[in-house]
Amino acid sequence: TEGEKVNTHIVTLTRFLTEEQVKHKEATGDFTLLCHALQFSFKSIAYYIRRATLVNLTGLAGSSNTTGDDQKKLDVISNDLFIQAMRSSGRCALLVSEEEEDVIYFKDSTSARYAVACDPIDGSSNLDAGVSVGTIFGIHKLAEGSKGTKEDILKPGTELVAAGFTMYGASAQLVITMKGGSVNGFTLDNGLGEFILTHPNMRLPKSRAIYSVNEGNSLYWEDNVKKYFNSLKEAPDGGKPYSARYIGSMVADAYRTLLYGGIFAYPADKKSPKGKLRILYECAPMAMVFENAGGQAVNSKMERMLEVVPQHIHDKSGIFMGSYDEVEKVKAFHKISQ
Ligand code: AHM
Ligand code: MG
Repeated sequence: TEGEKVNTHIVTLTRFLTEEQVKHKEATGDFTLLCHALQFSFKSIAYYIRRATLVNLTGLAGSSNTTGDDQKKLDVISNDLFIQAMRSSGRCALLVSEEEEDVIYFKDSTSARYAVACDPIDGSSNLDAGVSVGTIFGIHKLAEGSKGTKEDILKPGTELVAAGFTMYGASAQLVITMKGGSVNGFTLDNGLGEFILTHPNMRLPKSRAIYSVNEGNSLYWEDNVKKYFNSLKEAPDGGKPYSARYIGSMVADAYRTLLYGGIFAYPADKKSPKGKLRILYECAPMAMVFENAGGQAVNSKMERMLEVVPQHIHDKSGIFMGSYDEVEKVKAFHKISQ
């Protein structure tokens, strides 16, 4: 019968979070509530992105963000949605957003014990073309007794309690991981308005011949970076060279790499000696996801990305992340030429 074809054994993100909470006897429910607020902001951003062309939300908003980039209307909307969701959760003491120069403190949330870093729309240069973009987030816990200060967020990724991202593509895909846990992927069912667990316990393939980097920057690359990427294009012993795949949205390139394997990189170079991507809300959350899925992430000095401590909230870093063996290759090239 028709009924037999319908999968009734559905794990929603809401159910998943409740079950996670039950597993932790000491849990107060605060983290779960914070995640519900995150979930709501992802759903809203997904909704507005889908409607963007119809309701004239594409194009520039006429203001600039801290880094001088032109802000898109959707950047502004998504940032506001995210801030309001965090504020109204009552569980977030402070927020760092790519779109805000300073830390936002939610003074009314007096019992809040979490600090959140986010990039509300990452890859926004792709927005108007309808190419996938995403939201990246990292969650830290306040130090014992702290009411919420900058120090509560200027911490290495090893201290993150949870991190992940949502990609707004053909469907919205949410990937989340908790400290010491596995990586789980959810797909937004627009009809139900729920994120459904579709990719439990995601594991990166150990290796894969795909590289993802903006090769237009190769003029500025350090020699070892050049040699490494050139080596991927050689085909020793009659083998095949690597395939190139670069979307230009970190979330989309990372999601593909998570599923198919390979390497994603945005190296520091002579033009941008500190790299382009931001530690708090781009590099560290992604590094946590990749490590918990069996991959690796390192900076341009080949240090473990999760151990990098930012000095300022918008600090940048070079990054190489991907399949375990692919990152091992990057490291080997850096050893050879040192
Ligand atoms: P954004 O936060 O301003 O969108 O910039 C971050 C994006 C990443 O999503 C992507 O990996 C990278 O910038 C692409 O940069 P480029 O256009 O230099 O290749
Ligand atoms: Mg970004």
